[in-house]
Amino acid sequence: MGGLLSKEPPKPEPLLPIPWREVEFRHEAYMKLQDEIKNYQPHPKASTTNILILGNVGSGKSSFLNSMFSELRREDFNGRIQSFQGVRPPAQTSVTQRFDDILETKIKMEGDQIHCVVLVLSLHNAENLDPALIQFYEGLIGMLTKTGVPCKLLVTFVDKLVEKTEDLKDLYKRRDIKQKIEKLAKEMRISMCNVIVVSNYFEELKINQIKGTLLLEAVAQMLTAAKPFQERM
Ligand SMILES: Nc1nc2c(ncn2[C@@H]2O[C@H](COP(=O)(O)OP(=O)(O)O)[C@@H](O)[C@H]2O)c(=O)[nH]1
Ligand SMILES: [Mg+2]
Repeated sequence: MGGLLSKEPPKPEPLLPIPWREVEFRHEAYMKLQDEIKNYQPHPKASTTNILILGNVGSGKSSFLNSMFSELRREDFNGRIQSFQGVRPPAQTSVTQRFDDILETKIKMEGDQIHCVVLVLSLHNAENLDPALIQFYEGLIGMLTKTGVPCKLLVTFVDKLVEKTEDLKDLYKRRDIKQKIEKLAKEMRISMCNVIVVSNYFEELKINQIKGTLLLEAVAQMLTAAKPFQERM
């Protein structure tokens, strides 16, 4: 009982000796990502790159798009990024039904080939995720894998698991974070190499290079995944 009352400082989370994803946080690396995205061109077989962003309400889809737009230097991207049209699922339907509707509506609306599907999942309260959602993701990932459409799992809210923004630099070395994500990835049958982790801007007034690097890295990964698929079309 005494343990509950004694005020021990929180133990620092154990770090892996080697990160499971190499992300370079220096300014040059950040600028390199900016240039890579700025100079990105779809494969000549495709006129645009269409990325479908899917996720349950509150997973951080809008925040990710807003964060991404804040990060990309406006002058470089004027007119190059077409805004996304949000699709609102009808209320009073099951998770699976709602997602089926989103997919169908999107495909009917645009009539365009999707070159990469991004599933957005919050790591906050990840233990209490609706099993129906996980099951739906697993089915969708299986279907995409069969048809060869690249699929990424975008994990948001990782800031909830670190004390300060600076600690995000060690995100890919945190054993506890890796374990949480591995469990989800296993349930959804998606490979860890297709997982991208970000912390969206939600209260800050200015962009910062650590979050920015993770956000740009995410965009670069999506674009990189799309291109070989465009080539095979
Ligand atoms: N701490 C934190 N909050 C986030 C993050 N992403 C989104 N949020 C917050 O979560 C709420 C829902 O996010 P939103 O982007 O609207 O989710 P959507 O329904 O998927 O579009 C908003 O209040 C955001 O500020 C994140 O990475 N970290
Ligand atoms: Mg939204």
